[in-house]
Amino acid sequence: MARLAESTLSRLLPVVRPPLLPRPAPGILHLGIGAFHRAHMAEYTEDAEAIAPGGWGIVGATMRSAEARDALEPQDGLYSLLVRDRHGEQARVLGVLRTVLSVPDDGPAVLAHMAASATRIVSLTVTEKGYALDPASRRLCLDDPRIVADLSPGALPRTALGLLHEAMRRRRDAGLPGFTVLCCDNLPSNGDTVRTAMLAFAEAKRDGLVAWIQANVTFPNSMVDRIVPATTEADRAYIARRIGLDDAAPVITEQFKQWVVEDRFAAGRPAWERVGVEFVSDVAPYELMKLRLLNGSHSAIAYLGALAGLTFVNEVVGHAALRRFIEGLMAESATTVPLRSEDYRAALLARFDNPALGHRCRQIAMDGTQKLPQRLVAPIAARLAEGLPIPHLALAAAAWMRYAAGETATGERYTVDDPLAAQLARLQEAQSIEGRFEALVRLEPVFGKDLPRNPAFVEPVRSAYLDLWRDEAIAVASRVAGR
Ligand code: CS2
Repeated sequence: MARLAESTLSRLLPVVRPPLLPRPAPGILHLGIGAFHRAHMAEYTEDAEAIAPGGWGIVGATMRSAEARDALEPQDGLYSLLVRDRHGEQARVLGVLRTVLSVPDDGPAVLAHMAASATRIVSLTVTEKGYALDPASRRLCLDDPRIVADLSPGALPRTALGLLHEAMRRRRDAGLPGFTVLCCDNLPSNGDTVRTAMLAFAEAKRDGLVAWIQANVTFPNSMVDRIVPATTEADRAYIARRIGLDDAAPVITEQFKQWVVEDRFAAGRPAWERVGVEFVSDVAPYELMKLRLLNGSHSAIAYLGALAGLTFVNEVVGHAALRRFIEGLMAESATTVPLRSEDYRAALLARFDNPALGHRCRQIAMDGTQKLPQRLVAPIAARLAEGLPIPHLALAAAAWMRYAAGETATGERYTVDDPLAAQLARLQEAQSIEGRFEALVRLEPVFGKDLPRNPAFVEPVRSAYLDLWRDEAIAVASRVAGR
């Protein structure tokens, strides 16, 4: 079968919606060109360009492995997007992604694009850990080896902050205008958080860029949402048959997508408001609702599901007792969210129930230390501040702790994929289960300084954690969920 590329587009099967032609010239540079970006911002941008062309094609860069570049470059950046649920599926090919580079291999070219006058937005999906922040306080870790390396004089930067800094320095020196830094990662106040980290980096770099950034660069906050499982070999084989061409980088996703953004763009933006993007003056309420209800229950599903030996998210919410537990968890977190969420919560359960996605618990389980603070720890702190109990949230946090043991009840070992994996493994060396708990609950990057001293937090989490060592995860969750 021929490979998807500009030269083979005419062979796409007629049921597949073709890309926008002519393809837009680049105006956006995206760091972290993974499946999520390709199913979310890229699709919104392609659709906006079709209505109001503005030269907003995308140059993508991979941050670590060159896999996405090697898959997409031979395809001229073209890839297919398959939207799927229990009722059916639709396939299209997107053309908005013009070039894909890899930061480790093509660093100078990435920087050249970032510093080019045509680039007006630098967007990011580098994951929570990609910013080198302390997860609980969200302060930049100036002693993170990746940051130390990028701060050293004359270094070719490898981190998102290092690349942004060097690109902005070049723009300033060339007398070019600033750009918008658009963070699309699941961090609270993501734009403000990245701005604060960026300014701390620039301060440490000591080359006088702080004031220029403050005057020329904006960092709008945004809430991003679309469930995008990692693509598998079997998916690739299926999609080739579906579209009539081989595609090494297809993406499978759900129908639902949402993007709420603050309209603070330093140098223009695509006409995203024409294609369903919501522009608001303050993203905070939407973001709290999404991080605590969607992502918080996702993490709980991931850890409880993995402990229960279940593979996919829909299997977890398809289990009556676990579903009741997740409903209870959402109800608990909902009291800490400043919007009414009954319909939102019902819609989330329906989205999690999608049998056509194959979303793996283990994919969501990764990087727990980076995810827990905003998803589970923040609503815990908010409820305790109101004097409210936290039975479901405590079990969800304890499920992460139990999962971090890297070992099932029957002694089967698995990899805990986390930037703090080595530290988590050391904590498991404690003699007793009690001892492990004491070490885990004092993990400051996850739980901060105050909660570990608060018995209203420590005691329910302790008892849930001990229960998870004594009993099946499903039985423990059923007891908390009641009935
Ligand atoms: C998930 C998210 O893997 C995870 O941590 O919770 O990727 C989630 O699917 C997206 O945020 C949905 O918008």
